[in-house]
Amino acid sequence: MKIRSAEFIKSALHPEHYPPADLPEIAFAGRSNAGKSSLINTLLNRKNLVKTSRTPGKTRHLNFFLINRTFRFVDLPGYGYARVPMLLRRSWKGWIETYLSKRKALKGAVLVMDIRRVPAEEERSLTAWFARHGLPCITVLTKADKLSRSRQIRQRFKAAEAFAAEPEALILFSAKTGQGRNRLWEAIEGCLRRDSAPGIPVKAPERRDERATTPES
Ligand SMILES: Nc1nc2c(ncn2[C@@H]2O[C@H](COP(=O)(O)OP(=O)(O)O)[C@@H](O)[C@H]2O)c(=O)[nH]1
Ligand SMILES: [Mg+2]
Repeated sequence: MKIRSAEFIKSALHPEHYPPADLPEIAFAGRSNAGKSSLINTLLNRKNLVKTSRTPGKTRHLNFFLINRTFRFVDLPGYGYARVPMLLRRSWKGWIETYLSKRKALKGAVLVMDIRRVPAEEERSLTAWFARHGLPCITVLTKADKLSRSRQIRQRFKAAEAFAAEPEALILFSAKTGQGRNRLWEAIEGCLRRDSAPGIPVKAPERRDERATTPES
């Protein structure tokens, strides 16, 4: 993918404040501090278009970015950060669920995980939900540079087991070295074209307007 332009459009929580659903969108989900912002910046060849932070849990809104004036990236608020008060966590989760279940422009999701973690219930239920709703989900294990090549492969195998997926379906990525960047772009382009379901294979695709339920916790 050649990046001709990438610009921040707006932050929103409530669907009324989303941009019009006139362009295909790819959503990025992951725990706070997983490396989501860095991954998006790497994809877009930008240093700091998406703010990265050493203090997790800072992104509280859905952030919309326009790429090449033809599609959008949507950076979802990071979940699972313990220092966020329970009440706030609940409402964030609600906004993420609203977006994922209602947004017609949504073509696929990228689930970003720190390669050193084992997938938790949050990640497993999210990928299961995507599969049930026929939404392609690309799972990325980032910060791969933190591990040796052999430990990367071992971690990928473990994560694949937890997701009941093929290890090769999980993309090894590093914002530091650019590892996996081309592969991830190919998978995203597949979602944008909707001619294939990259990442974790999805079961019988359902019609988009039937996606009325929300992800489980
Ligand atoms: N070594 C290494 N550090 C990373 C990588 N991606 C993110 N980080 C670091 O991890 C921290 C959290 O990154 P950020 O992108 O803000 O995570 P987010 O909360 O998921 O958006 C920052 O200190 C980043 O510099 C990576 O691929 N390799
Ligand atoms: Mg972030």
